[in-house]
Amino acid sequence: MIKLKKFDNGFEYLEIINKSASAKIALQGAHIFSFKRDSELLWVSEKSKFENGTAIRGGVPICWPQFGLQKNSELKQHGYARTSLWELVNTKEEEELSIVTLKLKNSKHKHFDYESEVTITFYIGYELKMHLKTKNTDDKPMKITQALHTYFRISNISNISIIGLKNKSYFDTVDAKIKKQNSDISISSEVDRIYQEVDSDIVLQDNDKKIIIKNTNSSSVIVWNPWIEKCHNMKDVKDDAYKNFVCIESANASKDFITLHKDEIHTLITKII
Ligand code: TA6
Repeated sequence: MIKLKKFDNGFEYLEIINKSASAKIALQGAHIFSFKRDSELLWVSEKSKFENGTAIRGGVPICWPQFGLQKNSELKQHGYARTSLWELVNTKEEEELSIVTLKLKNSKHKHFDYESEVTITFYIGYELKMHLKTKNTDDKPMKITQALHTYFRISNISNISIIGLKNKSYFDTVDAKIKKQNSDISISSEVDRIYQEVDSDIVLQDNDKKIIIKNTNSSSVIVWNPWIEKCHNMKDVKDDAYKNFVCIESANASKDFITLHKDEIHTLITKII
């Protein structure tokens, strides 16, 4: 079943239910903010506003056509796709799998003057798969960075370990230094890192629960947890929110940027198992 629903303020989302899982996807941002199989996989802040013009804090924000902030770009942090309206263009339903495609309504922007077609297809089954596809339909070459900025719900930040990034080098956004990851990751302070040249699956181990993240057409992964002080400074999260989520983001960021010439297509794929 796929139904269009609304919050009291008119904010629209799709509710998807099948035999394997259920999901909720806002039309603003094509932003999935719930994915439940045995239990909920995504974290959303209790203080998040579901209103036009503000990105939902949690779920999977789509950062496009820019991840983070970039020199010589007037685009806001993480671009504008997450606060823009998308439209439903295709659905397919089977007993255990629902496929939903949304298209960004206006991909052209005053600070990103390119004609393009941007779609995301969600495969809602026991696994959650997302295909973020960009086609450059402009005459000039187009450069993008992007991320599927997934907020994973966790039992407690002290219980998790992130496996698969050992020996990778990363840009540490906290002190702006390039470093090397010497072990699996556990988190006990602010973490904001862009890992490069990642070619293996990532495993999020949370006590005895295991989530596997498989990325295709992407070699950069961001790991983020704001920890105590940053949480205090964020208006849309509770002070202790840092305990309940970790972001592991499937990206084309930093050196892993994408250049598309006319009619070229790039599809960033992430599969969460
Ligand atoms: O992906 C990590 C990051 O870029 C952090 O630096 C942090 O700011 C986070 O994303 C959230 O960004 P937002 O713009 O959603 O507040």
